[in-house]
Amino acid sequence: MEHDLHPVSPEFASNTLVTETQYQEQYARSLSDPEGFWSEQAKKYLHWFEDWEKVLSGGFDSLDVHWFSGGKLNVSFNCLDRHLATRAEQPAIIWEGDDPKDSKVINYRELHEQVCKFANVLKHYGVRKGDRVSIYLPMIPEAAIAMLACTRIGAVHSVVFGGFSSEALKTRIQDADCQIVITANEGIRGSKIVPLKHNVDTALKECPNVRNVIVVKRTQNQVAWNSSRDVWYHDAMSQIKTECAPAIMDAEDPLFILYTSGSTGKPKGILHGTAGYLLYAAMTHKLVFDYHDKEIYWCTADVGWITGHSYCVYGPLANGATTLLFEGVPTYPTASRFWEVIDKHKVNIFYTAPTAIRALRREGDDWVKRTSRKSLRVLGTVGEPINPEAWEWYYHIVGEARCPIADTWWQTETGGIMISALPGATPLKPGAAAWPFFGIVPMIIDDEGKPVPDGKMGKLVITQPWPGMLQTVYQNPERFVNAYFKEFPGRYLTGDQAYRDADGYYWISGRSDDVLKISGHRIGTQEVESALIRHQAVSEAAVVAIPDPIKGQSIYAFVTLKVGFHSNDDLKKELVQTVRESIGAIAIPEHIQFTEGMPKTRSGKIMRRLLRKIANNDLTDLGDLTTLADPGVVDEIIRDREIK
Ligand code: 7RM
Repeated sequence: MEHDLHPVSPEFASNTLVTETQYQEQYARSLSDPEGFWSEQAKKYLHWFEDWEKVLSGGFDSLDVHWFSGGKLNVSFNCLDRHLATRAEQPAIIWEGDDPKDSKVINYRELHEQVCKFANVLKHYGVRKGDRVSIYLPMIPEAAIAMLACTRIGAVHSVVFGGFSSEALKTRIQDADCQIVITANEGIRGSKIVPLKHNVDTALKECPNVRNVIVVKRTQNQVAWNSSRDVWYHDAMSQIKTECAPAIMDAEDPLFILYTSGSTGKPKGILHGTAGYLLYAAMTHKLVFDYHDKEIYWCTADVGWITGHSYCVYGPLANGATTLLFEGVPTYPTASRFWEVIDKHKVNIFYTAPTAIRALRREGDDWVKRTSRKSLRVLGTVGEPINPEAWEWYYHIVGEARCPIADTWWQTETGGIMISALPGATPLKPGAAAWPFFGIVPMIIDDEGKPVPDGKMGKLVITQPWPGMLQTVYQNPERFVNAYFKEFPGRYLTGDQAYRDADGYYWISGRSDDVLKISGHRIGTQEVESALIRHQAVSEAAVVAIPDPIKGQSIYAFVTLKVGFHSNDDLKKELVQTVRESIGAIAIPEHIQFTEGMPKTRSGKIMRRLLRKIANNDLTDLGDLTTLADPGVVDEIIRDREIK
């Protein structure tokens, strides 16, 4: 595939932190001497109470990877205390509310104080080192405060995206056995109310181990109250002391759990550790975004996702940056919102998802052009491949061809950015995630595990450990091994398909497993199928992805009904509601096709490959159907397909 290299315009021609040559040299060094390399970085980026004994031990063959063992540190100390001497009055968080009239600035001194106080609140409610705390909040400063307060006392947070349903929240609280939940009475997004506390109440009917719910008052509306369990955040904060010594944590102590979807079963609780994760988040934030002191940095992700953890909170705050947290949506009150916020707060670095770029591009250039955006210096994208049209629009219209774009490929499991241009140092190719970050060794292999030549698509694996990698799947070490290391022993399997071009650029095309990316949100087909099957009328469900011009992908569900049930529009609505209740609105199928039967092999496996083709109206070469138990169902499914 031939693409133009987009050289960066002269005024931004170099990343002042690394040049192209330095990248090549340092990358080579990071592979030839990983211990020396990471030891230097760990000293540069983090404050340690005690040095480590060994930078890296173990590897992917024995699967006993350890980073910085013996080292002692505290994440909140690294994100707050150590900055106080030089930047106490510098904004740490700029909060932009859903309503454009609502914003506030919290400097490092204030954030430190709030975090210490809330850490004391957590202690007061019995939270101890190692305990798990569930955080189900909107994008308000209290979300970052709650996360940092957990790290201050060594509690392990599990943030649950506010768009998830009470059912999804319940399973996450149960799996991590959280005893405290932090929420808000309500959230507000795009002027719509999100009933967070109500969802918590519903979830907790089946979570007997939760002692207390700490509730931030985000709106003036009343919510149901259980006075033996529920506590107002502002009440708890009003009479609590301000001093809270940071817990001395081991480098490998657990930091947080974040649930993410896989191709099978329930979402996995990805467990990240303390030192390796924080170092990797900080360093990638600094170098990938070319962050300079005093700059205003904005990542539009929600803290409910890994991007929000690493690039709204931990990476930027570890670097003493000013991070903008946005509560709202890109199109409220108008499609100019992002660009207005950039002008209002003089944002220099802007990081968002391709789905948002596509949605705003559709609204027309005028919404962008009526704003200045002259503060912008670097742009980033994450979450899914970016198509060339969206890339060009972002580059030319939003960035006026003067801001390099970092197309950052990474995953919940990787903790931080793995493959990305270093803006200004890497010549850009629209649609390519470009080069691996320091210490990252990607490889593209075929189904047998053999490396494929450049230009050929294959499975993307990572062959060497890196500091940001997940430690395990919480309470499920077997699943950790099975999901990531079983098929190709000794290599971390990403689940993505990609190829490498002759210039060493990686082009990620999407998942090679049953994981979907819908508006950048990661959802497993099996989760949606399980949700559909919960409805009493449903006998079987098979979910596949179809391309969507804005969302990237959307869900097409094939459903067979139990005897005695009949397909109609009301039933479709009920099925949509069932998915909304078990997962959340992000997982709702765009299309539901009722069928008399599923195309199954004689061993009873649904032939998803075939359903995917039919859903996509791609009827050329349906492949070998002779292994089907009942080839007759195929004609009916083709006849009734929704997209023709
Ligand atoms: C950060 C995040 C991970 C999956 C990953 C890919 C896809 C993410 C890109 C991308 C192409 C990108 N974590 N993905 N970034 N695909 N180009 N720049 O999204 O755990 O929620 O999802 O997202 O498929 O495996 S995630």
